[in-house]
Amino acid sequence: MQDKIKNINARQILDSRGTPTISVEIELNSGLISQASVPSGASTGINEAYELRDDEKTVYMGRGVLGAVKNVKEKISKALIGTSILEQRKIDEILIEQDGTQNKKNLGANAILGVSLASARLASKFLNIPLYKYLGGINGNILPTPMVNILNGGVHADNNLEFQEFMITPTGADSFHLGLRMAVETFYSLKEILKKENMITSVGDEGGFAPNLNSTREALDLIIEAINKAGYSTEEIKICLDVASSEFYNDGIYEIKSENLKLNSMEMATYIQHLIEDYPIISVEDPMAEQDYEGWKIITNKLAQKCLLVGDDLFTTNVNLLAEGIENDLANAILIKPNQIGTLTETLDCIKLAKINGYKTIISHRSGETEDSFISDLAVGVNSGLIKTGSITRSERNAKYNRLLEIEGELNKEFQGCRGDGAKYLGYGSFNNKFLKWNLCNMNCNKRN
Ligand code: 2PG
Ligand code: MG
Repeated sequence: MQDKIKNINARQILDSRGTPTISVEIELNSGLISQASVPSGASTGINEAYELRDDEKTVYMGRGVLGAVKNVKEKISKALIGTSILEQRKIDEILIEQDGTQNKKNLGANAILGVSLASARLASKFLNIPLYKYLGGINGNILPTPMVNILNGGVHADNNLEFQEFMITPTGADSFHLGLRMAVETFYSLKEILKKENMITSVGDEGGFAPNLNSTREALDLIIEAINKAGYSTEEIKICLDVASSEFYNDGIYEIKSENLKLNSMEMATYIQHLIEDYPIISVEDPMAEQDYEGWKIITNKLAQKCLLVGDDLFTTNVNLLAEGIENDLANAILIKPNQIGTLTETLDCIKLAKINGYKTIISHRSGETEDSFISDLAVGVNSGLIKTGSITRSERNAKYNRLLEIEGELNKEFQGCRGDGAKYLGYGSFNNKFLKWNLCNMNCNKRN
């Protein structure tokens, strides 16, 4: 009886861009309460679940979510009151059924996800265990290697870079906290370099710098300079990219304006290939547009054994799209964003399918975030090994990093007096998958501690 849902409430709050989003609160008969809030993307994939907005132009530029809030308070709460909080799959199934559409257009994926995530958090509270343990049981003990945003472009910044995210990843650390420190030190050495060059040090939506640069290569050169200036080598810190190429793909052509380039799919794949050959790039997200299946085939053929090729817009955390991609040999990794699909169990199913098929999973934030750190617990619970959650100078991003530090501490504390650490950190090993094993095993694996 104590585990049954008594009440569900919701309110409109603001995300990190000042855009309304939804926060959901669930109460049990026992009086326990938990809450979750929902992020929002800017470079959204066409197949993402539907984010319900009010469309009242004079209110929050049409971006209000009072309709979604109402759906939670009225329809969803009626359907779920009395259900056990320990039955997450059933809760999500009820939500999906009640919505009744393919893309959750009826109730809104934002309304549904808020309830789904708050349920899991409340269940962990009810059982008196941390959320990552509720999600992963005794199995979840891998702290993710972070992909830390350092330079922003694309729709996340007002500069002229087409590529959306330039990230660094501390593959040569032997713990999460050291990896984070390496990333922070590199971030600040980049700031010094930018200042010295009289470039702007203001930041984009995810907290990475957003200077005007002439080319992708100029950005990459600056990052390498920053890694070295911080006292690290490119054996210890690698680079990850989110090209987000759907944003500059039109009629079969990728237009990289800053470099005066108009590339077809084959040329775009070659462009990426040259970058990978010339720089310590270990992962490339959305190098091809979501609708350019042929391009994805070409690049997977060319590069799947050289680096992670991550499908974000391509898969939108959708188990059916991922299955299709696996069938057709597209990509070798998937970005996991719970709000792209709308429920926790569908997210977990997608992660499971990816893992069974040797695809790497990267748990990810959205460019519009809140202080909710659910994805940190998710990353550890499912042993994803990788997380992408922005830069280290915005609190909505640091909420995730700080939660990971907390989890690391907890896992290590449990292990006190035993040999080794409770929290595992794989570094390079996190990038291993069935495609890359051979390649990465041959990398120089000096680990810092
Ligand atoms: C991405 C994300 C997160 P957005 O493209 O991977 O970095 O951006 O949330 O704007 O889709
Ligand atoms: Mg992306």
